[in-house]
Amino acid sequence: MTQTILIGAPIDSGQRRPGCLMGPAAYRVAGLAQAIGDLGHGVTDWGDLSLGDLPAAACPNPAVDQLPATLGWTERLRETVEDALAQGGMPIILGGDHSLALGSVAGAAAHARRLGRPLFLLWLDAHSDFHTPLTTTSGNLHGTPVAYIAGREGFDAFPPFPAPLPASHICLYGIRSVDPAEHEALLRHDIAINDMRVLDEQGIVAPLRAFLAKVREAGGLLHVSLDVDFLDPSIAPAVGTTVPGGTTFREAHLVMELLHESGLVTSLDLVELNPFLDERGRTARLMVDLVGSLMGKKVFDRPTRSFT
Ligand code: HAR
Ligand code: MN
Ligand code: MN
Ligand code: MN
Repeated sequence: MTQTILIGAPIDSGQRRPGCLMGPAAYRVAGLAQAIGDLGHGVTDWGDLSLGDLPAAACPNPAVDQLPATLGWTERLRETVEDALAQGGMPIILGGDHSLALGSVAGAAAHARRLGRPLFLLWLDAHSDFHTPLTTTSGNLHGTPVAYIAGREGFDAFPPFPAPLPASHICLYGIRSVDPAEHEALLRHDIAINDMRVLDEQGIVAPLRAFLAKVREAGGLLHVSLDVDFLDPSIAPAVGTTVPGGTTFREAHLVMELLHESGLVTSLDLVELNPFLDERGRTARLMVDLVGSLMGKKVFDRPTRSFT
């Protein structure tokens, strides 16, 4: 039994299309708490976080949008996620756009550092989100968290990331949209890049098992960041940045089932859901079902196999 803690993060300052701030409400309407509770886990809902006074902030790149709000949210998420983990809970952050991961992963990293254990990151996304505030051309800061987490330069306005993750602790999964500046930077880092080409060729299981084996051997904590656009737009239309060629319904569930089987996941982001773009709640419901699989829902209860 896991004690889950739901943390509403109604954030849409990391990009320019309004609507992501309705995400936490949509997850609650779609029955997230009940789906987790029905599997025998504890669920506490901490409600929606809010922003205090915005910090003053400046960035040499004039394209950067809504830096003060993003900084404010980063701070809020970092302290709240660290708190939830320190209480022994498994935080599930209901976004909100992906800029929330600047704070949620910082909170997980601060907690891991306090435990003296390494943190690993599984990034389930169509995008690599490896821009820095200096390289982004869109100025949308939801495209930057992985760079912050990996300790890249260019985040002077932000608090230093607590114990940046070595490249070998980061696994990008489902990638199919990478900007030139991100591409160039990724070539200089040894991050596992499981783009859709790799998953087409090797299947969805082998690369994930290899990463999970690494986490297990290192005795690591594992943060999973699930972007709606990891899924193919035909099954998950409620996202502002759809990219064709995403994971299928069964592939996504299988990823979640393997994660459950591993027993390694210690915190989770649900990001980029824009309920205003949804079709009768189907994307929100799919995301809730995926969390169900991650928390142990199965069709048939086979004795647990070892995951290696
Ligand atoms: N790389 C593009 C940019 O920086 C698109 C980033 C889109 N990011 C998300 N999250 N939707 O993955 O603008
Ligand atoms: Mn906005
Ligand atoms: Mn993303
Ligand atoms: Mn994305």
